[in-house]
Amino acid sequence: MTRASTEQRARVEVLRNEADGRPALHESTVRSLHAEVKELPAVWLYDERGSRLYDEITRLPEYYLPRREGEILRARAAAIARRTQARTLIELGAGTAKNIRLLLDGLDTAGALERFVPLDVSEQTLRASAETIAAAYPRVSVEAIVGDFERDLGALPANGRRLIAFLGSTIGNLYPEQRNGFLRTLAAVLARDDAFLVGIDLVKDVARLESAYNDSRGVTELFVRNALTAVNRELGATFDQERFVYEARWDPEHEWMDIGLRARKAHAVSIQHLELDVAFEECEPLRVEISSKFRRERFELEAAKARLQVESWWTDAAGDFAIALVLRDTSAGTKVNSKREETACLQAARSAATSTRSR
Ligand code: AVI
Repeated sequence: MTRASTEQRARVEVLRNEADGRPALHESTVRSLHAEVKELPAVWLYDERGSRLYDEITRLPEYYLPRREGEILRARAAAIARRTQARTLIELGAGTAKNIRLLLDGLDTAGALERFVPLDVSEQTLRASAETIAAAYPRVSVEAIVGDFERDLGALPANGRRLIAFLGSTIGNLYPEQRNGFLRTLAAVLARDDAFLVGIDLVKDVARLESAYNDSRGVTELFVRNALTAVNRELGATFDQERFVYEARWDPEHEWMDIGLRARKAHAVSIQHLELDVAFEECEPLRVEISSKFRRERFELEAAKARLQVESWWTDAAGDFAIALVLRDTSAGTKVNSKREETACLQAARSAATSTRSR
């Protein structure tokens, strides 16, 4: 369904509304609760309250990600504008994130920017942030899209040089196979003159990673528990907060933060609208999201597999976070690519071995 409204300063196109996405969400909730590690799809985190709590997380002292990303963007926005000469800036998973304004400032100052296209699943949040941006950048036409970045890349406007930004390390919330699918689709829609700019949180000291997701004020715990509240409200479920403890821990094998809850005692939860009863054993985990952390070699290898090429890689002074400028890989010939993959693969293995030794 496509609907557009033009009375406001920002134009908003709705590719899929909440009701359109409901059957797929119900289906993936059933699938996730039957997985080996029970899980609730992370979408349940981002209702109105969840989006507000996430906004609060981005201001927490322990949650360094947005500040580090901001530091890089402040230093590099002008160079990114020169390099990309983008006429359209697209932001995937736009939400209420503030860092996009640093890019908008850089591109707007450079003078080529005509259009800003934020894309997000949450219509309410998107409308509010699109209006704010439209008021702050009167020379730029704001054309927001309510949609899903995993399914709607093909619907992005396509005339003129585009810069597609995916900030905040949201890419880390995708499982490796989902990331691969996303990057491949992106490579297919990226034109020769387009560029992709992605914010990536890096592997670092475990204590710092764990404290970023176990903040002293307990905001992250409220954010994660809100998924249970949302499922109770929307699906008539009987999750009891008291029966679960919050847990966010580093998984060294997968190099991701494993974020969710753990049942205190064996018990069952019924989910009326899905006609489902879910039995939890004592101590059984219920994952709500993963947050992968990256090494440069691994990210370059993943990009190469999707026929994308990392042109620039910038980090903050402390080396906590990176921003990668990624282009479509136009080099021909599988021989060259397989050589590059092998090199990156060996480098990844070497650096993993070095970091294990130095732990
Ligand atoms: C949105 N995303 C990048 C956040 C992250 O760090 O993975 C979500 C989050 N979950 C808990 N704190 C923040």
